[in-house]
Amino acid sequence: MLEEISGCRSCGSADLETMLAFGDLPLADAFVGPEEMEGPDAVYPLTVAVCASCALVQVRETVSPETLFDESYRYYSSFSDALVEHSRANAQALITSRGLGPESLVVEIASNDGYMLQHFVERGVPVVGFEPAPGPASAAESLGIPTIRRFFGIEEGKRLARERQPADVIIANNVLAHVPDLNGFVAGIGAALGRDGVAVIEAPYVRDLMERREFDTIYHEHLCYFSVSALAPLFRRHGLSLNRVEHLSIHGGSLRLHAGHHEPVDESVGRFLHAEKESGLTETLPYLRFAADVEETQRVLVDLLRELKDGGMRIAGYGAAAKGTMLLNACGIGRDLIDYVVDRNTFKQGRFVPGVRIPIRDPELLLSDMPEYVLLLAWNFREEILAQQNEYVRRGGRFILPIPRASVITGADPRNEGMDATRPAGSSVGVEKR
Ligand code: DWN
Repeated sequence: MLEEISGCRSCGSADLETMLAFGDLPLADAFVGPEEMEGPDAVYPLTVAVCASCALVQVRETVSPETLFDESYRYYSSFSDALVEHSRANAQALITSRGLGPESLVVEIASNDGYMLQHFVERGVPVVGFEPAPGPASAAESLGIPTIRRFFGIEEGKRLARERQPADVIIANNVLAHVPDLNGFVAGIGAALGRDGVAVIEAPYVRDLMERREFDTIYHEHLCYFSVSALAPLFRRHGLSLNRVEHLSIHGGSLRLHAGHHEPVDESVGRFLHAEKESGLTETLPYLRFAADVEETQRVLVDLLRELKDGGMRIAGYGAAAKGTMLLNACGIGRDLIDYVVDRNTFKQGRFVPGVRIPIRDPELLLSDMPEYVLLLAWNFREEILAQQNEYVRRGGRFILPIPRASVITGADPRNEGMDATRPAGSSVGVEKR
């Protein structure tokens, strides 16, 4: 159920330095059903370390994937229009740039509900997905997407190339961070990828996490937090060349990595490596300093919520996201401050946020209930959610952005940077005029 690593998940070094210790926390996606309210939530220690040898940031504890991604896993990618559109554009670009057609094979690891592979199927490109979570896998199969309900690794990679054909494209979005056997996973990509194929991998960028204080994206599902400096040797170790790196805004800032069996390496890789070295991300010190930033961000948020609550305000949350579970539990924000959380995912409505046990409701409730404030837990979809909730804002509702420092915004215009809520006491909460 729970193991603790003795060495770096990538290079094996024992020189791991602890940078954050959150204590015992519930599993971020283990949303509690009404029939489960009696007993306490299972909690596990969450400790983050940085490797002094390869600078990989990683969680010391491993909760088994079988526990995390079982039939209770309710994350469906298609509940975000922005993510579906992001994936469509990515698929279109790959079909064109790689000249994909009926003889090709596109493989997606962690294919979820088919949000990405559906775009290849529509264009007649053969696909196969790996998705062990039963719910999303069934949703993908209902779209006609062949889905292997097993975790991917070296053996699955070899088997696919042997029994099917080497892949022209392998897509692995928001899964590299989730795998306990990081080396086996990357080796599996190498085994499954055709000689002239490309692996396109998206993963949250540790630089964005630290610069924007996105501590709520740290939870048991995310075992690693990547820099290009840490990724390059990992790929090289398994015969893959990291040929191109893009910086994306999705999920609070992500890397899109392009890797293959041979080069050429374009200038983007060197640019990232240089920038990371210049900013100290190849050393441990910036990571060890991050705890102080997290503590300040948590304090500012809790102080703001208490100030609003003491002023008679009612506060709800938007987004029963894994990051929301982490933020609420790590900050000790419970039903004394947040009345309920709304979410479009119907598989989560009627359940409760793990740990804090805050009820999850339909977003429609915001307009009928009109809480004065809504804490934006799914801040990574800010534009989409603010646009969708424009009527709530028009009627005077206000969103609170929790990171990098709590701020209040009122406009649907995503460019509305919130006023810093840490302004001197007595100035009430800084509110951006529309
Ligand atoms: O790595 C992971 C990231 C990429 O996705 C997974 N381990 C788990 C998951 O993390 P998350 O739950 O924090 O992801 P999201 O996609 O930020 O969660 C957003 C939540 O907000 C979802 O439950 C859907 C919901 N939502 C909504 O209710 N209305 C989202 C949008 C865009 C909306 O308009």
